[in-house]
Amino acid sequence: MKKPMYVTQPSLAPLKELQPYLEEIWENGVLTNYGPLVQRFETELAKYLDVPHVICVSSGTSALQLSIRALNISGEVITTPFTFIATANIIAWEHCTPIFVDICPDTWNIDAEKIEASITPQTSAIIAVHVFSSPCDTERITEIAEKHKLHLIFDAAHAIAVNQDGASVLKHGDISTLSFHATKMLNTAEGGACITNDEQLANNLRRLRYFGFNEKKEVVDVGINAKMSEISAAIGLVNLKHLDTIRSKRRAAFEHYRNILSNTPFIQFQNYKADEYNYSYIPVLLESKIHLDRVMSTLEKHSIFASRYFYPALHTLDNFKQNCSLPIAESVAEHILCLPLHDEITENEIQNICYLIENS
Ligand code: T4K
Repeated sequence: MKKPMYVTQPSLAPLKELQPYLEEIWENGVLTNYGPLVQRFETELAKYLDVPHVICVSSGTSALQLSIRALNISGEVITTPFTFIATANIIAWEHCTPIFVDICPDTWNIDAEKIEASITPQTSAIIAVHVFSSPCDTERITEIAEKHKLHLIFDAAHAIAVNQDGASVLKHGDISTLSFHATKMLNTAEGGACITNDEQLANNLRRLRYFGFNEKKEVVDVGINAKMSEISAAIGLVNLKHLDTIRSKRRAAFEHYRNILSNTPFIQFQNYKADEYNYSYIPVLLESKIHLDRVMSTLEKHSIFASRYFYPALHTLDNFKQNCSLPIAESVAEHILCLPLHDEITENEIQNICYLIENS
């Protein structure tokens, strides 16, 4: 039987490159608790991303959780309904209420011009997402956050190695969060990070991820265990060396798809700027639900499994039901499909997938 093909597969450095790091761990006997490899990974990431403070944690979700805690966010949090469930779940998990604002029809990011209408006296923060790595309107969102004295977090789970106007997109907001989950372009198996320009906030995040301990191991905060392990950091260090190559390979694969599908009448692409995108996903919008069902079922017959990221729109879930209509998010979520994309996908495989799509 043909090997199934999924929406992605992990980007992994050659195994032999990991070996010396594992030997170092075995020799030191340090497996966790902010060990030398996590420290090295943070330093190398900060250099690679050109950002001042990187705080590595156990997942993209815990990066969001610690950010909410570090900023003392409470009450209502404005966010997008077109994102992975983790973004909204962690708002609710932290006893806040997500308030969903509709998205732009072309970028699929939160529509900055609709944010102010949802601000109430209870609003304390905005959590915007750079969906599929395409940057939000960071300038306008920052302006709104400053005007209304709101905290601002950018969920940048998809947006490693993305610049906006020549600088890392992670420099925006009080905090930007990354995910290093197995499916992300830079992975540590499980992992994430908080990025901030503010040293005090960085120290606060460091304490919160480690039970509230300060450097002298005195408990000075109510913290949690959200530490990254040394093994995860080792995977991150070797994978980071290949990140630029991985990005180039994914860009080539993305462009191959795009060249073939650009004249397919029932397919639309996300609006992105070529140099402000990391090509970690290839999301396409199908013209109708009928097209979507046909394409998915044709692909599945050939053991190809595309993903409906992000369906359903989160405001329609029972947990969050807010009695509001957000028609753009509902329509995009209903018609979206992320096609298989990873660094080892071949041109032949892409041609085959496109042929199946066009003939569904
Ligand atoms: N914010 C945003 C905007 C996010 O997108 C995410 C996560 C987060 C926050 C939270 O970050 P984390 O706490 O997860 O670090 C996946 C990922 O689990 C999730 O990390 C990601 N976003 C989301 C967009 O996608 P699933 O449920 O689709 O993943 P899964 O496990 O079905 O994997 C997809 C395919 O990848 C599989 O069919 C096969 C392949 N795969 C997966 C894993 C785990 C592998 O080949 N090897 C593997 O080890 O959510």
